[in-house]
Amino acid sequence: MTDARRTPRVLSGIATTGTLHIGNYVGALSMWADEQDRYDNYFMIADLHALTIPENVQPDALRSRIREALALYVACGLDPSRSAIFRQSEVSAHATLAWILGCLTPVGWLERMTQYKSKSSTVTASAGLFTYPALQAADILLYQADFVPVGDDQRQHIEITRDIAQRFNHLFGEVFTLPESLIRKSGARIMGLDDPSIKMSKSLAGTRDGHAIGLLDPPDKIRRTVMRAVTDSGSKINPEQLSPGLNNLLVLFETLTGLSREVVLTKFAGQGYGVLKRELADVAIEKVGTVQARYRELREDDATLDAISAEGANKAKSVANATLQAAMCATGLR
Ligand code: AQP
Repeated sequence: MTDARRTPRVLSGIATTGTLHIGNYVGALSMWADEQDRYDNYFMIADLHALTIPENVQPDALRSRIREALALYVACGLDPSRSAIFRQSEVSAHATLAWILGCLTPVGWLERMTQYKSKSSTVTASAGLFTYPALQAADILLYQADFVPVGDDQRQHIEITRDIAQRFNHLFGEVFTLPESLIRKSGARIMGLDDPSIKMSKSLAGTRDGHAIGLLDPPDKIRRTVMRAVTDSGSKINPEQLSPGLNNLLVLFETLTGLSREVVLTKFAGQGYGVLKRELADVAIEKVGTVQARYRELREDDATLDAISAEGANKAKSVANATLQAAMCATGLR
């Protein structure tokens, strides 16, 4: 249970299902990095979650994506001295607690998950895809996280985590802290640049050119993607009438520069769409370029990456194993 005296704890992660994109950066990574001093931080590379659609798993690609994600976490500003950075699969308590929590999660709760509904309509659903909210609940509850900083698409997952925790606490006694989501006001749902009606996603970025700005994309690709971004049939920016595509570009500009909405709207009001796109491309290239410079250094230094991951896993294990023991004692397994 929460100890009122301790620094509030955060846990979050990103599934290694593809190369990270600017939506992951704005909605998750940048927020994690900016707030590190406020919290006791645990950030996992969610590699077990990458197995939920086995048709998409290529072992060599997965191995390399895990390393890529580790280096990108650090390159985006996570500081190993302030944050435990670790691979989910290295802490076996995640899988054990996921089983315990899965056993007390009603099937109806899982059937209501919108992510399951949308993904299972495109692939043959595995049991893992169906039960993965129990694994995500385990990820969060093992650390007694007070807050989970995520993008808007994860709201429902944090709610089911709270429901599962409450059900466990009710059945077996108070073991788990009920977490709350931390979702930024602007930028919590960056939309696809090729289709502003859908969320920018890793999986789509891998199959659709022009969908996302990848954190490892070269400058010319970033510029092409931004300049081709879908807007509407207008030509000049009218702050009173912003189409979803235009609004998405403004949100990206605002979050990447740190300027307020008001300032951004004043700056671009009456300007042609091309002006906004050119300036956004410049800003994105600069931001991503800084991340990539640090990323390249880290990828040449396997020893440092291994040390970061080992240290993070040790720290994570000590917290996770203590919570797992408490859950096992409460259920009678210990
Ligand atoms: N478009 C987005 N805007 C803001 N935040 C976002 N996040 C994801 N997309 C956006 C946040 O990033 C964290 C990791 O989410 P994820 O691993 O589910 O990544 P994804 O890009 O959402 O991946 P896919 O392809 O849609 O799904 P998978 O990987 O399951 O195939 C979260 O905090 C998320 O909110």
